[in-house]
Amino acid sequence: MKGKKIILSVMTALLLLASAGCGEQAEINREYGDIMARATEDRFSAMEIREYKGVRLDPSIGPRDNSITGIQSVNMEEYKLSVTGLVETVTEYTYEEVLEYPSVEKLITLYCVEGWDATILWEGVRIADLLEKAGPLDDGKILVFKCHDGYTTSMPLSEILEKDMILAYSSNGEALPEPMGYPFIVVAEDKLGYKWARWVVEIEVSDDVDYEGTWERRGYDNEADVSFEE
Ligand SMILES: Nc1nc2c(c(=O)[nH]1)N[C@H]1C(S)=C(S)[C@@H](COP(=O)(O)O)O[C@H]1N2
Ligand SMILES: [Mo]
Repeated sequence: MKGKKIILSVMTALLLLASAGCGEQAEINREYGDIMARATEDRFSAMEIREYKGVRLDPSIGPRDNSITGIQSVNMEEYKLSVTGLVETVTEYTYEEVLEYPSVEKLITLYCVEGWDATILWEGVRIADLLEKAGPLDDGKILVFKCHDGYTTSMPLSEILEKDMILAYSSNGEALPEPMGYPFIVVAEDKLGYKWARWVVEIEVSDDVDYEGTWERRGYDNEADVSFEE
C-alpha cells in the first residue's frame, strides 16, 4: 500500500514537472506565434484587402526579398511589354493597353522553394489575350518571360492556355507593389515561385522546349509543379 502511494506521488511529481515544462514551451510557442503574426500584420498595407470569400489572404509583400538583383523600380514613362519571337507581328503594349483587356480575378497561392507560401487575390489579364494580337506561330511551344532585372523563366504554352494563366497587375485589391513585380507578375498557377516572373518586360514565343531560365539553369526543375509530398 505504502509502496503504491510513493509510486503514485512520484508519478504525480513527474507529471507536474512535465506539464510545467510543456506550459513553458507552450508559452514560448505562443510568443513566437505572436511575433510572427505581428510581423505578417506589419506587411499589410493600409488599403490591402485581407479576406476573400472566407479565405484569409497573406500580405502581397513577402517576408523577405530573394530577387537576383534586388527589388526593381521600372520607369513607367518608358515601359513597354513586348511579345516577340515566333509571332506573326512583334507587338508592344503600354501599361494602359494591357489593362484594357478583360480582367480576371484568381485566388492563388505562391509556393517558394524556400518554404514559405502566400495566398493572394490576383487580378490581371489572360496571357492568351496578350498573345492573340501578336499571332504565335505553330512552332511556338514555349513562352520565355524576360524581366527588367535580367531574370528569365519559361513555361510550355499549352499549360499556360490550359490553366488560363494571367499576368497580374493587382494583388489583394491594390496595384501590384514594386517588391511583387510592378507593373506585372506572371501568376504561374500550380508552379513553384521561380516561375512567377516579376517586372516582366517581354514575352518571347519560342520553339526551344529545353529552354532553361535563371534558376532552372542552376539546377531547379524545369517543370516546377507544386507537389505537397514533403
Ligand atoms: N524578375 C524576377 N522575378 C522573379 C525572381 C527574380 O529574382 N527576378 N525571383 C523568383 C522567385 S525564386 C520567387 S520565390 C518569386 C518571389 O520572390 P521573393 O521570394 O523574392 O518574394 O519571384 C520569382 N520571380
Ligand atoms: Mo523562390
